[in-house]
Amino acid sequence: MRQEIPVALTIAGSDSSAGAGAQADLKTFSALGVYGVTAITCVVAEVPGKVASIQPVDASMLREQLEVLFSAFPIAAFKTGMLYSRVIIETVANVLGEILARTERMRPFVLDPVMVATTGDRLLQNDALAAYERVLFPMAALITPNIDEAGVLLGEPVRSLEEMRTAGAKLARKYGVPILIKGGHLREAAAVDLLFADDEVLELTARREQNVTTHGTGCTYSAAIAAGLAKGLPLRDAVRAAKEFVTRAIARHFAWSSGNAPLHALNHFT
Ligand code: PXL
Repeated sequence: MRQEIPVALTIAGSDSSAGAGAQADLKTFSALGVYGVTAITCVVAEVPGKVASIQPVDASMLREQLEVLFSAFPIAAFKTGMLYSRVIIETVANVLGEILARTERMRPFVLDPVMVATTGDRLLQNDALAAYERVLFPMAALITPNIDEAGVLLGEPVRSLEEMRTAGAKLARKYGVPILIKGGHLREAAAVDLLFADDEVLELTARREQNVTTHGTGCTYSAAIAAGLAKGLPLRDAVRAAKEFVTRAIARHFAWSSGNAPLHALNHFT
């Protein structure tokens, strides 16, 4: 039997523990009925709670992955995750610019501005931020900062739902791109996110799950949005469905007893 399903691409790092990065993205795409393909930007040796080392791939290898994928697959939407360096960001922007200029198709792009892992390890080099803003942000259909990333982008801290409202509006104006600002890092009873798009604000609320050590929620969320867009959903519907997906993945998390610390992972099975 011949089957065609939408194709989505993630341009992201490889997380050896498969909780975040390209592995989380692929699991999310599969769960949501989208065929996922990957362009790997870095290999990260890590497990939840510990990033042991990061090795970026060569710019030429990254370019090759993007070129072969776009030449063979009808990529309907794509996302970026951990890009790590200025060279990687510029390579992604250059190659996407060339590819999108040669093709007519609309391909929504969800940009997750990954800066720091849940462990606190830096996943973006200091000199890379300016390149992000200059060459990649203008190409995005949606940028999805958490409150810490929003604080870095704005140059002022974001510490409450009220500050999220101001920050989101400022970021949407500053970049001219829809912004999903994610409040999961506020330690409130509810996990509230705000979508700023077309001069409107959509508030998305979920109950906060207690006692889960999460890893890869941002990756999963942005991948789920990209999956929705690949299926043809409008932005607001894609974000709503993605919020439900990531909330369920956290609530139904897996847990193993391993040493003295609990080992948790998001559940991407729906
Ligand atoms: O959650 C951010 C993230 C993104 N991408 C990769 C990661 C991580 C966190 O550890 O490893 C590859």
